[in-house]
Amino acid sequence: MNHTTQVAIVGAGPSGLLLGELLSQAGIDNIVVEQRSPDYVLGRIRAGVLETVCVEALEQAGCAERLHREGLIHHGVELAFGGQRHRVNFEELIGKHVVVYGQTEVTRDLMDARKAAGRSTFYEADNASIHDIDGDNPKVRFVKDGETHEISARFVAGCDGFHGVSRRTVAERVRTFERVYPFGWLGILADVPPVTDELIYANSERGFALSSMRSKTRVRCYIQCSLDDKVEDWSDDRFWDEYLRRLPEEAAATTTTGPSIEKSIAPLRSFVTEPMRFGSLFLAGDAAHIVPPTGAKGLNLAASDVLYLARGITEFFRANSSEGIDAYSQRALSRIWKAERFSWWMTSLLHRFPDQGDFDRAIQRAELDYLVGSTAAKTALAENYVGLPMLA
Ligand code: FAS
Ligand code: PHB
Repeated sequence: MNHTTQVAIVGAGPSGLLLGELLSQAGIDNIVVEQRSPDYVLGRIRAGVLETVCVEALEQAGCAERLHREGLIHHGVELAFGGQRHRVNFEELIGKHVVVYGQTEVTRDLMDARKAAGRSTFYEADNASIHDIDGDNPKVRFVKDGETHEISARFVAGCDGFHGVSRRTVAERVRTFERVYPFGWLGILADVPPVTDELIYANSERGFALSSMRSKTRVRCYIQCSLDDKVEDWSDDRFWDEYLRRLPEEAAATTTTGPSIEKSIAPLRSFVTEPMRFGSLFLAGDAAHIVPPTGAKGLNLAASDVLYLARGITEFFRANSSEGIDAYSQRALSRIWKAERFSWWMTSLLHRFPDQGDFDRAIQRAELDYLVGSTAAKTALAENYVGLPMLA
């Protein structure tokens, strides 16, 4: 079966769905192709902290109503080390905040909006492939229920994540930059109240821990774990025992534990693809870059990529200008690299590295002591954590 549209979007995660809504708001027709089912996509538990840029993108997409109703505004975060807790007050330092609202809910809101508008989305689409990207009429082919489909479009947006087909399509034409970290994050979701109103990032002798949340009744907690660990190695009791040993004493003593409703291990890596445009194919989100989650940037970078891309494609169709799409890669990468730096810095600052010697640990502690004692250093952390401004 053949289809024609203006933009074919591969991937129905936050990048693909947000792009679809922004383009539709601009009157630009698009079709989304997703290899998994909606429930599978919603079942992946990932990010939890939204920058202002991400919130504004969802507002522009007309999908921020529940976010504003249910999202938690956070005016700062806590850093814990040496048994002490130190608050970094974003509001006081830079007059900004972040919103805690799970990626699952962002994706659900985007899915619901797309479905309500009756926009064309193919879930459980197998073997997607991308063709003719160096011309003005690229194609996306896939198989659905045994039938082969072909989408003919003016542009293709590769929003299919780190393991998707779009970056593989241009594997010979990309330059990649990568750092793989010697540990992962073991995360659980549990329906118990958070120990504090804000997040606690803890650097303990035993390793990193993060106390986060999804609401006032649901927590998202992480501990740094070995790359050899398997989820089945970690009972709930073993997780909570280790997690509490990494928090400062009074936080541990007042933490409510409970059964996990989700448990998973995520590897940590820094990864960037350059460029992000190949003729009529554009990469966005995790298809182009990955950050260690320590800086809470992954989902937020996907949002800024998509804002740049949607603006460029809209200018192309509505103002007959290719300035935006020609500048997309350079603009997106400028913000991506700054977020990569921040995410690498937060990861280096807060984790125990297997090859760390006494000197390395002393330097890490000195950096933490300097950070919490310097308004300038805390301001720099705050600026990056709440999200740097987008280029005009
Ligand atoms: P996604 O990977 O979310 O979505 C890509 C979509 O494309 C998927 O639905 C996939 O099924 C589909 N797809 C793939 N190949 C395809 C093909 N060939 N054909 C059709 N469809 C295809 N970020 C944070 O900020 N904080 C966190 O704590 C955090 N934790 C994470 C944990 C894990 C395990 C992972 C993998 C990522 C985590 N991230 C976190 C980052 C994450 O939130 C991403 O930044 C975010 O999902 C990016 O969204 P997308 O670019 O849409 O990619
Ligand atoms: C989360 O709530 O999942 C979360 C929050 C902050 C991070 C990473 C993950 O840095």
